[in-house]
Amino acid sequence: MSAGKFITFEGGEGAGKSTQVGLLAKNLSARGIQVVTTREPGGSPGAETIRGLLLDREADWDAPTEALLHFAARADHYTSLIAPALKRGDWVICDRFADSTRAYQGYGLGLDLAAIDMLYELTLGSFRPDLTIILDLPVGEAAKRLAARGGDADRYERMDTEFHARLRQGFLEIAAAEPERCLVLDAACDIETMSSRIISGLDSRLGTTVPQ
Ligand code: T5A
Repeated sequence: MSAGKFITFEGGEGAGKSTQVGLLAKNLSARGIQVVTTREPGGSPGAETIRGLLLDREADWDAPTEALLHFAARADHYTSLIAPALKRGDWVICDRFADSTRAYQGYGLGLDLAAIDMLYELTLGSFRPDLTIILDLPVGEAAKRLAARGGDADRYERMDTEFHARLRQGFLEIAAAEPERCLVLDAACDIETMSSRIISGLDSRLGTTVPQ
């Protein structure tokens, strides 16, 4: 149904997703492509309200409730922002999407993956990203980046090394199951190198080229 392209960035905490979403948007805009950048949880007014519930430092949701909240936010985000933008022919670049629920609530917190699949089917049906870029970073490296950034650690940033190792494994298994959709890139490099790798990976996967 979509005329535009839907590109998602995934990976663990501090892998550099937000940084690279901005750089890719700049690159595509310079090619004359209409780009919308967005994020999850959030991205639409209703979903941003739910983001506040999810990231509230006082909240202690169990895994099923978290998954339900993420998919409720995602359903609103999809209906009110993603689908209309794709219909207009825009390219939508999203900082995290449904693979994060599979990785965090599924692999990380142990929620049944079949239950997550059911929620996906209920809210998004057969809709899938055209390309998912997974930034893969060793757990220790991500922790160093977050420490250098400073600020208060959120709930998942405070989780133990085993949790982060399960997340990383989860993202790699998602990519192995859907290799046509997912592109795993080693994120242990500087910001500019990462950006060039993403752009050449995207061009080769989507058949786009940089105009001369
Ligand atoms: N969540 C989300 C779920 O549990 N289930 C779900 O379904 C969804 C959608 C969202 C939280 O919600 C969870 C996952 C998250 O815990 P958030 O604040 O949006 O919370 O968190 P993140 O998406 O993890 O965002 P972060 O900002 O923590 O990580 P990013 O976006 O990967 O990293 P970025 O770009 O902000 O960079 C982090 C730091 O590293 C530096 C940056 O300058 C920055 O200081 N950096 C680099 N340093 C060295 N080399 C590079 N190549 C670098 N790239 C960036």
